[in-house]
Amino acid sequence: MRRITIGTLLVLGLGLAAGSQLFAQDNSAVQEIKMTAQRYEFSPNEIHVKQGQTVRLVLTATDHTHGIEIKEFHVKTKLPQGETKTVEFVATKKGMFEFHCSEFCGLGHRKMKGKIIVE
Ligand SMILES: [Cu+2]
Repeated sequence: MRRITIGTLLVLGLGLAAGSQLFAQDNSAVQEIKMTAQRYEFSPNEIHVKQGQTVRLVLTATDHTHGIEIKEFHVKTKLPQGETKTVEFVATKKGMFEFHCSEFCGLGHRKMKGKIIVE
């Protein structure tokens, strides 16, 4: 009886350990999103991430120099045409946050924006 109990506890313990490890891995995993910037849009222009997650945006401006600014997460990077730039931030707050082009790129510049939805 005692052996069964210990065995059961061990199995339970291992199960819990495996479960919490999976959970930890999920939480700490970097979510990488490839994006392009061109007059006058980001693609994709809507990003969904989980709260607490590290988000890595891999951005390429294809037609002109652009930039990306996400005020909420203190991101601001120039995106020279043809270069791939990486920005990383932790999505600390839930909600919908705007990002936009931070380098003047022409008449539609002010419309060049998108949303990050942190769930
Ligand atoms: Cu632009």
